Amino acid sequence: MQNPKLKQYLMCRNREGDGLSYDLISLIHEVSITCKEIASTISLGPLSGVLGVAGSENVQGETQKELDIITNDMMYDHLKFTGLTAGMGSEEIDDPLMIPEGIQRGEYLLMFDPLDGSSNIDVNISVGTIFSIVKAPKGSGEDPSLEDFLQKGTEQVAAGFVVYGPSTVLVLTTGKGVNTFTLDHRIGEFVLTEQGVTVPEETKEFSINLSNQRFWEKPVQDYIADCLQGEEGPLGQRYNMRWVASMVAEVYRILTRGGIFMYPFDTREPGKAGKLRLMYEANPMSFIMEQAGGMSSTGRERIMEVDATGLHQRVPVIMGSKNEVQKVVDYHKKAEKAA
Ligand code: AHM
Ligand code: MG
Repeated sequence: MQNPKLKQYLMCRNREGDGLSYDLISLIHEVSITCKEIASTISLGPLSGVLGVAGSENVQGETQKELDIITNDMMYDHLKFTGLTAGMGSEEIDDPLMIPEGIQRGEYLLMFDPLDGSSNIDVNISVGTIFSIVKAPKGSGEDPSLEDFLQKGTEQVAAGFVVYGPSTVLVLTTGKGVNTFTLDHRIGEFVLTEQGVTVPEETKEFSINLSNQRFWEKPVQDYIADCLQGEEGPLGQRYNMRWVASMVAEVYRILTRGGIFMYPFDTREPGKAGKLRLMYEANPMSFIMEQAGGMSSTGRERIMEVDATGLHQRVPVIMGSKNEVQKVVDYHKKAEKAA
């Protein structure tokens, strides 16, 4: 039998008892349609005429790329007319996005980073879209408040990301394992290519932006110093290092062959808890990582249990192969004990 297409697969799984609502399946499908639109625009590269910076900053003070804004608008403009979400939250927009007057408010809240790793877009390296779906506490029919979005990661009903790389892949969890779908450009559909993705428990590969080393906290300093000592150090093995500067690409690699990804707290901007954002980056990636048998932590607590206090809240991220993440957590425990 041919590999099933995304919506077909979710509907089949539902008939077998997955318990997803038809609206949730439709919402995931509609998000995937926007991702196809994004994939198509990105694949044009300079021919699209929209590479480069937009000359504006987002709420986090980051320079926005033209494509950050275009992909944000693609997502919002498509989803706002589906009647499936009560509201949305985007990395690129300060406040929650409301559904226009006269359009049905759906049962779900959608949070997304429309173009993760966008600093890579001009140099033709993989970028992606990340999304997280939670239930709207007030149910359908009503506009949500900001507080309605601020749910812990454990409340997510679905999470996914798309990597726009040599092939376009969508990685999805609805809380029953992780599946990968590859965009078949010949038929314009995401098609199931891997079911039950699992992250190897052990790894010898780490990912961190080493240029920030002097700003890290002691446990991360110590762990990386020990990794760099290889088989002669206390970790007793030789490590390899990768840094793409696109979280979507790093997480996809880890789902494929194991590894540990870290964007820890650093003192460059002491008022900020890290670089990555909890609601639309760390939480959805953690949900996927845990569903694939990996682990995800701030170093001190499970990311999916971090209290949500803001739509653009930041958090330290350490995720990947279970045993390696546990080692970093143990470095944090050791440092705390010593203190
Ligand atoms: P973005 O959402 O603005 O693209 O920022 C998030 C990205 C991650 O994909 C990646 O892990 C990190 O920023 C790279 O940061 P750095 O430029 O410090 O290497
Ligand atoms: Mg991002």
